Amino acid sequence: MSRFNPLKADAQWQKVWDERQTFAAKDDSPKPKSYVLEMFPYPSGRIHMGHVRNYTMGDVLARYRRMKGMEVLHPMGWDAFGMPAENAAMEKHVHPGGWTRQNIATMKAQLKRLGFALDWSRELATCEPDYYGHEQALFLDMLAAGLVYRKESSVNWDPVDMTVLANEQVIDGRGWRSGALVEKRKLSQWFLKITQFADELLAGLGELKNWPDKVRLMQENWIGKSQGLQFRWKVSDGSEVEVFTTRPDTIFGASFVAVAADHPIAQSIGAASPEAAAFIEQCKQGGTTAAELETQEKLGFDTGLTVTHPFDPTIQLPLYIANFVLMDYGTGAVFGVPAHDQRDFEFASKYGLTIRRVVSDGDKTDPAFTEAEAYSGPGTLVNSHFLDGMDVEDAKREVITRAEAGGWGHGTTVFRLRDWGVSRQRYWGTPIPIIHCAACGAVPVPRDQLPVVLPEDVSFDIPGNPLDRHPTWKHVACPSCGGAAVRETDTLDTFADSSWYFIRFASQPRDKAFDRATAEQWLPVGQYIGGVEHAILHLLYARFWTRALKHMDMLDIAEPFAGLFTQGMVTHETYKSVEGKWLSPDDVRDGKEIATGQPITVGRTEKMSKSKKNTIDPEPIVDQYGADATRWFMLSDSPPERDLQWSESGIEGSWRFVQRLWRLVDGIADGEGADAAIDRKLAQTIAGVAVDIEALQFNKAVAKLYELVNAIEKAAPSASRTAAIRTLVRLVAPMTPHLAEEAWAAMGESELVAGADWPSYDPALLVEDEVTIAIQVNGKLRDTLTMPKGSPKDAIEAAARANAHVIRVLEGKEPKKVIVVPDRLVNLVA
Ligand code: ANZ
Ligand code: ZN
Repeated sequence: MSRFNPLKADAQWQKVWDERQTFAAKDDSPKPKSYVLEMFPYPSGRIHMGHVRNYTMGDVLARYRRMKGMEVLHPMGWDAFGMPAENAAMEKHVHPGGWTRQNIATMKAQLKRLGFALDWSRELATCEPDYYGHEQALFLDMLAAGLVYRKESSVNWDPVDMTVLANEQVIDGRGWRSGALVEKRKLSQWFLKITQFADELLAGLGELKNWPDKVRLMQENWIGKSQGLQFRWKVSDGSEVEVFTTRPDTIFGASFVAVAADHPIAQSIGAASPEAAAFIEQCKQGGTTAAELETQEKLGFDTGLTVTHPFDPTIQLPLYIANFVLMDYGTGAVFGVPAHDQRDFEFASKYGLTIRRVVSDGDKTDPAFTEAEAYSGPGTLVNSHFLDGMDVEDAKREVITRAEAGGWGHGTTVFRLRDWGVSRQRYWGTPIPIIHCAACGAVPVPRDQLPVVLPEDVSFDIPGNPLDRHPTWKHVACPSCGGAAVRETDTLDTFADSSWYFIRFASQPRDKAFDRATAEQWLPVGQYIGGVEHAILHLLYARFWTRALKHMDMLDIAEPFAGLFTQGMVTHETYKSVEGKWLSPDDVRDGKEIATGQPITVGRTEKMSKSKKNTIDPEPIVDQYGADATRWFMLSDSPPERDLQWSESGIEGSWRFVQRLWRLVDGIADGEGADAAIDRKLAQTIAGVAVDIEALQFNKAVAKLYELVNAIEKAAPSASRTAAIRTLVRLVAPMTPHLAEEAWAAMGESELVAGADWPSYDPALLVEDEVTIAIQVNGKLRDTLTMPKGSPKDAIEAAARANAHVIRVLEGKEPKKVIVVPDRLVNLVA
């Protein structure tokens, strides 16, 4: 009996698939189309276990759908621009392009060794001009359609490194490399008008039934639609201040109005008052994210001005500048209701402002509010004149109606979503195809001059953007007037690259971004699989980009990803040495550090990460166990949405299973006669595995295949058993494709199993039609009945009473009680 030798089989079948272009997707195929996509990797260096798990899942689905007769598009490429390449350039003095392309070569070879059914003919890398040149054209299309604009916006500026920092490079207010205090600087930057589609992007979520609820909710919160009232307060200096509120019902509970530090009112007061200016300066120090504003101490500056209540001119309220009001939300100004808003509550407590109850939950109607925190729930209006007695929702409507009738306000909708700032002061990205001319302004690069290619000869030895200080690259003639002009030296956010790569996979002509008809044949992506860390930005930007193309009448697809699945992580135990240093699993054996012989401590099981050294490199695993065992383990142990704990015993179990499969095939003999139990088990497995794969419940499919293998191993030789082994090979083909090809060929098939049909079965075999029922008299077993499954209780009782043993034991007496447990037993108590 031979062993399955993955070292030989893996390479052999991978070569065959490559040579025959087995997985090349045909645009013009008459078969139904299926687009299976996993989020493309960033070429960081080497494939990690997270990649292996992600791509194995997609691969099983893609291979299964091929066997079901579909034309499957399952492509792969590289999200190849980004900061790590520039960091490598700075640290290792290599070129970002060389570093990236080397990593791609390494990782591609690694992916190939796992035998993924990928259409490599469509491979793309976003860092190549034949990709980003088309992105530049799309940027200009959006510019022409009014979906791109330029505006001043602040960036994080590192004064020592003299460079703009991404938010994640600012750690506790300091530059990650220099450690210098980061400053805010205003720069003119490009924005994509995602807010124009806010409503559509929100409404579209409702149709994405095959997305996880949690992802839809995250997107919904990010878009953040709020309905309310926008209205003006008269200020004592004769001006007006406009506020936005979602709680117009609480208007009689207002005890102050506050504007943001960078609100024009604050700015003009700051110009006249040094104290105000100092306060405004102080506000700029703190963070600006919503989360930071939520937690930091609420501070205000009393301007000395007052505002007049719109419903009661006798009420005058103080006007503050406050650090918790954001300039870029609503109108940048609020009215504060301390009894019913927690921020306002904290603010009022600090500055001794009135806290007045206007919404009652229950019978609390006293205007004095003495609770420990604000009440923001539902209730009935109190202390509010004409609103008294209304519920919150009615009161909101009433105030909006009166504001609109009085001409001092209007109902409105506000979104938390901001336009997408795409300018990055970086080298390793898509150059923004714009030329700045002193006379003509920002001029688009003419189409026939695309792509604007990154210069290769750049250095990273001094800080700053290499494009900006390149001696020649940016100096060009203005396309409009011919005068001296300079290129835009900012590049696009790399999220732009990943916002349309799935379209380019579907269609990649040379002369344009995609061919509409071809792309529409494949899109939307039927099943998208990736990490939940992309649940917000990547998915939102890709959805926006797709909507923008539809808006420009370039592609008639509303939602890019019909199905989404977010897989769990691959985890491993963590280890520490006696000195408290992290140890890699390779440094540890039998609870000891190999190098020192000292005992180690086993820490928590966590996501594999370089910092905790608890990673397992897939390559040696594939060397040792082969691709199929590695794939099988990735699928077997946990539900795919949960974390998978890597273990030595797990991969060894998978290896043994692969060998068991092989032994069945190897020992296949022409048996004779039928075996009804095997026939039934096989039919159930074919049906069940299909359902599980469609539902991406790979671990369940694996469990069913284990059961089938157990049953076949136990069964005596028969024609049924032989047929079951042949069918088993097709059933495991999506998971263990190398073994399946090897077995298929060994069984005399001349075509590839990758192209074989998914097995069919007789649905009649799925019904377990007969059951054995125990007959007891006074709890003692007397005989059994064989009856149709699900027989009614009275039929079971009647059959039991008619049983010869029962008649004899009862001796003509009527039983006192008859207990029937359907499909299980009947007990006659005499
Ligand atoms: C009065 C009020 C009373 C409010 C009350 C809330 C509770 P969402 O739901 O997130 O849209 N607000 C408005 N603009 C703001 C800004 N630029 N910076 C900080 N806060 C701002 O929140 C809307 C509420 O947040 C608005 O309703 C406003 O406070 C505040 F019992 O107005 B409210
Ligand atoms: Zn010009």
